[in-house]
Amino acid sequence: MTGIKYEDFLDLGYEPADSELVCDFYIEPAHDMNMEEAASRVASESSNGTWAELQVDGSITDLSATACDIDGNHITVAYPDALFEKGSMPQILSCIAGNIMGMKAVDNIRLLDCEWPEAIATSFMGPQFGSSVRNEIFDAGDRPITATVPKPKVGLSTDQHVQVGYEAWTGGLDLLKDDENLTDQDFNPFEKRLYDSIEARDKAEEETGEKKSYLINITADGDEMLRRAELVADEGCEYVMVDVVTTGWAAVQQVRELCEDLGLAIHAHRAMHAAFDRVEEHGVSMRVIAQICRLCGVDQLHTGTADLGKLANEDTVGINEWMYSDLYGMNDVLPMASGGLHPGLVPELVDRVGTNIGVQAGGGVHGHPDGTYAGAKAFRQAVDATAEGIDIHEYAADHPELQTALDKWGTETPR
Ligand code: CAP
Ligand code: MG
Repeated sequence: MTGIKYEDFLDLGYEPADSELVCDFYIEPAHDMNMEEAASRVASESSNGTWAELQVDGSITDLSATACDIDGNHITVAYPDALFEKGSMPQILSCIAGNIMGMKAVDNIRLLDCEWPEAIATSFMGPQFGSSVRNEIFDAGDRPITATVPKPKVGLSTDQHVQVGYEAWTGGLDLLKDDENLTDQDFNPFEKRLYDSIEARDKAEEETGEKKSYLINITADGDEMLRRAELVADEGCEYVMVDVVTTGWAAVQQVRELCEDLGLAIHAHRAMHAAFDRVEEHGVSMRVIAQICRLCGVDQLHTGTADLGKLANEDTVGINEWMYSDLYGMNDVLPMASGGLHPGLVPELVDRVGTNIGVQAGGGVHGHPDGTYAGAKAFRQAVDATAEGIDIHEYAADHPELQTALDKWGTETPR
């Protein structure tokens, strides 16, 4: 038997093995702790230690994590892959973002970044399409795909919702998107919304000659999401939308498995992410949430507007770069820029994050002085001009809907 105690989880000379999951944390030790003591406690509590010294047989320590680097308030912890259930995001997060988030040994702790070893990363399905949706579902060339959300975000009747969608699609937008809190309410029931929206979508495709699609929000309990996804596929729609944080990662993985059979792309809304990632000193970074989403297999994910929009964002550019990066051949994820966008912000947005993105505007389309159809035209005009390298003010000279939007909002960032 051997005794294991906190100090056994610290080895600053240790070099992580390629097979290990390596996590970077920011920590603020409790007042009576130094960094070494706090780091060893983080490694212990997130793997297989506890506060009391334990007498265990030797092999147990093979599952112990090692705090192997301390740099200021940053620590690196290496986790043996045998600690984890391959393919189970809940179990992995119960280790690396579980009890340690509340332990008294640290006043604050934030999981900043993970380096995923091949055996763990490839045990997940990853995205079915990723950014190829831009040209596999749409024929967007090298412009961003465009989306809008009917506003007010909830309360429209199904008929009103569908009419807004028809005007947005015929005004030139690629995607109609449900808002994050629109699911199956009495004023706009899921199934009627699905059937009527797809009917309007088909009409809009005929009229415009352009491919159109619908991000219908299937968010619900796991079984109901699977049922709704089947209905969506039966209607010939290409996507489902899921509020991935509020539904939970296990449910997202279940939906992803079914979407493989149904050939459906997954649009991930991240509502509630800011409960973890907004306070810079504590929680789980959006970078890690994006990594979780890619492994679980979403195709599109909201990652912010590089601080151009109405919501606090962190490192949109860096997160997007990671989502495009090679991960053992796994498909990438298309970033969706959304939140307070309008036509006047499109050039600066593209300047910051490029065109391999989706762009969404709700208020920035339906708040247009001439209504949704004109607002959709204006948003698409701003995207087309920017993708063609034309100044939008010049482009607006013979695109009145864009001119009206620029007259109303200029290039201001709403709050
Ligand atoms: C945007 C939005 C999206 C946010 C989510 C909203 O509407 O529909 O949910 O973009 O934030 O409800 O605010 P507007 P993020 O276009 O009218 O702002 O994309 O940062 O996850
Ligand atoms: Mg919304």
